[in-house]
Amino acid sequence: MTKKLNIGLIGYGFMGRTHSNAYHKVTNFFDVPYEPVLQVVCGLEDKVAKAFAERWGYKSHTTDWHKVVEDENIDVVEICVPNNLHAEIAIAAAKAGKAICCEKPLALNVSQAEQMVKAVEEAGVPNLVSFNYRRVPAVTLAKQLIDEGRLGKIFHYRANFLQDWTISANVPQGGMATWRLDIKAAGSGVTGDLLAHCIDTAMWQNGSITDVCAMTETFIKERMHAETGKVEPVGIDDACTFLCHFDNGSLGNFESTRYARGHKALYTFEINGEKASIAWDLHDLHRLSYFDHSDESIVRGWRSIHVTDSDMPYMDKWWVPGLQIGYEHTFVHQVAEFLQNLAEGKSTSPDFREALATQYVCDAVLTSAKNKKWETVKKA
Ligand code: SOE
Repeated sequence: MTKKLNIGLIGYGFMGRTHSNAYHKVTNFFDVPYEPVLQVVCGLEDKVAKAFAERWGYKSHTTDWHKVVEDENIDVVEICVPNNLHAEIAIAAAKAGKAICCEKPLALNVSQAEQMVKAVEEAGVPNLVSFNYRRVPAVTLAKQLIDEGRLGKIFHYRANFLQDWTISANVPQGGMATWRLDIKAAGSGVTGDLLAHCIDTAMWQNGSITDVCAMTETFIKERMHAETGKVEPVGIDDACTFLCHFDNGSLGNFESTRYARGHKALYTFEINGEKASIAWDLHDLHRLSYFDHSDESIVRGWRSIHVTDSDMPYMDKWWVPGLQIGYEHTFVHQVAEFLQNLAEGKSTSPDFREALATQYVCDAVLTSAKNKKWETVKKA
């Protein structure tokens, strides 16, 4: 009999759904050492929490997150709430001895992130931060090709994360759907929300970032706040571009904006090495573009690898070669590894400390943009 593992979810928004869905699917596709039991979901409004519990199969619901964290029956706390609530919940959950899966970015700011790392490390509780794009099979394959040395020395790492959903001045800030535009809830704009994904993937594939030079812009200076109903100054960065050096000597070039008309979630990266290059695009996520300079010149060119064969990362767990998987599956992969590591009392990468390294880069980016100077990145 597989041991039962009781899950408490805090936050019933978009991320609450991705995590719940992953718990439902994981045992069907992966051999995991636990049977997850969706015990309780917590959210602001009782009616919504109840409906969420019914739809997703949670046994109960509550509007008080303390009840989830303090419940002796709960083994894992899933934190899927706005960034300003991560620290308080995670620190309490660590003290209560719970394993924790926290949505990205780790915290509102560096100081909270450092306290969270201290709390999980002192308590010795397994932890994970949900930077899900690492677990797109094509992205994992890119990491594998780099680790095998196929690119040789890396010269350039380029990444973009482009969206267009905040161009209208009528989009409010704050509240359930638009808290990402409220500096008090989000901590930053595209830097923490979107570039954090690119930075996490980049450092995983290409090593740490040493220093950055950034510019940010807030195109719409005032928006109505959904909670107060008043027009208030906008504190987040709408767009951010930065240059950086990696520890391995390569150069980085990152851009993110919510003002790229026509792009919904265009996360792309390209890595250029001495022997080969790799490119990937979230809108075509099951393909990896690969250029190998050692190919005979008359057939040399960019290949488009369809990452669906069973010898490719994660794909032996799904369908048959040629048939694709998508966004939701990255969370299933994440939870599968989280459960496998949990059985050995281990954290899953990226853990809180690795996510702190990403937070340090984000912090250096925002400081650089403010001071108009190169900024050294603190080491986690
Ligand atoms: C913002 O629109 C957002 O939902 C991010 O918060 C997610 O992390 C990203 O994966 C997609 O875009």
